[in-house]
Amino acid sequence: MRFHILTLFPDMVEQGLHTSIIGRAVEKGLLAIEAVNIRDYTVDKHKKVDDYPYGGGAGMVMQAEPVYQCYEAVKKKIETKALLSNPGTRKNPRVIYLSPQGKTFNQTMAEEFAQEEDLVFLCGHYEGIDERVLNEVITDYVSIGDYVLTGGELPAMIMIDAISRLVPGVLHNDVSAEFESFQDNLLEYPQYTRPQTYLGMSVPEVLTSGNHQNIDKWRKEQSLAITKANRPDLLEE
Ligand code: 6GU
Repeated sequence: MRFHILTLFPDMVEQGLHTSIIGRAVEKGLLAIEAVNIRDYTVDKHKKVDDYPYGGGAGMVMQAEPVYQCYEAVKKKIETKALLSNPGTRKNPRVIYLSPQGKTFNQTMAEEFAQEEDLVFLCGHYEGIDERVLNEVITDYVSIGDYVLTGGELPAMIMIDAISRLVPGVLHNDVSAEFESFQDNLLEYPQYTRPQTYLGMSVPEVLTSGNHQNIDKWRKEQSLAITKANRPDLLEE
């Protein structure tokens, strides 16, 4: 799977995604993460990427042209790769715009995006991006929750993390992606490791009993109780 991130802050994205599990998956060749600097596609000699909003108001708006040129360059690169690996297939990649106005990201969307060969993320800054280039290139508008951030980079990184761990081979233990939070719309049960007593608190006896039927039953009950207490909305779905 290949991620292409169009951003004014490529270092932020590259640094954040080349560590830990995602970084290892890149080293193994399971994922490719390429941050592309929108500023490299300005035609303006001062490399200006933003301007005042028509109609007035606070802040600056990212101009359409550098974003469009950046997108065209990335699309060409994707097409060249696709023609080499499977000639005859020609489909535009999905292009995700990160914005609080989008649909809220969830596990089902992560599973759907994980089926793609290439994904393009467009990260906005300031007061957003000229609507005309969004109309032209964007296939999916996605938000990560009901709060406002300064830019789309962190949301893109969050989405890439959630999507990547569903790519076969990225997690060591390929069953662990299945038996976890949000499977069956339930939150995860609590986990314990050694020592058996810590700060006077013992590990629940059932977990050291060796009876796997009882352990499964206990975990299921815990999942239900935690979901009921913290996220009753998940049970209603
Ligand atoms: Cl995707 N972008 C920004 N700027 N703020 C957000 C967001 C995205 N999702 C929640 N808040």
